[in-house]
Amino acid sequence: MHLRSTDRAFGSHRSHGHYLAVGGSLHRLFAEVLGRDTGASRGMGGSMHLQAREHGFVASVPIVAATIPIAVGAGLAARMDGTGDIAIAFFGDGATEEGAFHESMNLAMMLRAPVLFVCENNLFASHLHIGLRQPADSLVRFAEAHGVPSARVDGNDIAQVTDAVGRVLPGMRAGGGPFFLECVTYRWRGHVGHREDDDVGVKRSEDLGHWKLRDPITRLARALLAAKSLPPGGLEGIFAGTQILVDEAWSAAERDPFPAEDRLVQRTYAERNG
Ligand SMILES: Cc1ncc(C[n+]2csc(CCOP(=O)(O)OP(=O)(O)O)c2C)c(N)n1
Repeated sequence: MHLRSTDRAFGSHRSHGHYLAVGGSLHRLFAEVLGRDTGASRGMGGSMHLQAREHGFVASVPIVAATIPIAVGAGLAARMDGTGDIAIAFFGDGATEEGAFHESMNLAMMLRAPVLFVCENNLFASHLHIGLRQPADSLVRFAEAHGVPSARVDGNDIAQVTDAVGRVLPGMRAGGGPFFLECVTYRWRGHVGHREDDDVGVKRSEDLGHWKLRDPITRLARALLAAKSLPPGGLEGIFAGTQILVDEAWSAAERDPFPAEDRLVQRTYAERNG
């Protein structure tokens, strides 16, 4: 809602949602996951290397914290361009344990680069709970240490997240520096795959049950119902329409061709000009 296509957004290994949220094509996402020539990265990147430059989604990269410093460079470039664009880095709580995160926060603050650092604190990094990795579970303390203004919101409340971003972006676009937004949430599924990860040594069935009651989609649906602001067709219409979009995009991606073999070299190396 608050980003524009000339902003520069960066993601991580878990960025399907970010890519779609800024307007990336569902068909191209599925095609990328299936390795097809029509994919977001032409079938050469897979699930964790997405891009939609036309929508301001520059890149997602699965090396934890890798895109955070790049976002600082992009933020600095945006400021030098003087267009009011910003950079945005999406990452998890595990990324705050990488040195690159701290170097980036420091540099962004010193350079007053307009970078929105969005930390999705889902309390887990792979199979370790944050309580086993850090002495406190609130990550805004890192922003305070680096002098970066910050806020901590309920990441499962779409309105809270949207409002927080809507409040800080105008100032950032008008020459302000970085901002750190911690969105507290929970990872329902396994670190990888569709299972709930109760079978890999993590004890979280009780927590998971509690967090499922705070499902952001259900909460948004309830809020829309209460506000009587649903389109004709209501919630069922939205869910059915979405299912059709998903089914059609998946079927189309499955019909698409794999990249031709010579594309491997063409797309890996740049052409030498002159
Ligand atoms: C530099 C680096 N170290 C380790 C890994 C392996 N790895 C992939 S995801 C992940 C956990 C990241 O946790 P977090 O940043 O909290 O994101 P989440 O998976 O919870 O969304 C790890 C350790 C990696 N990809 N890159």
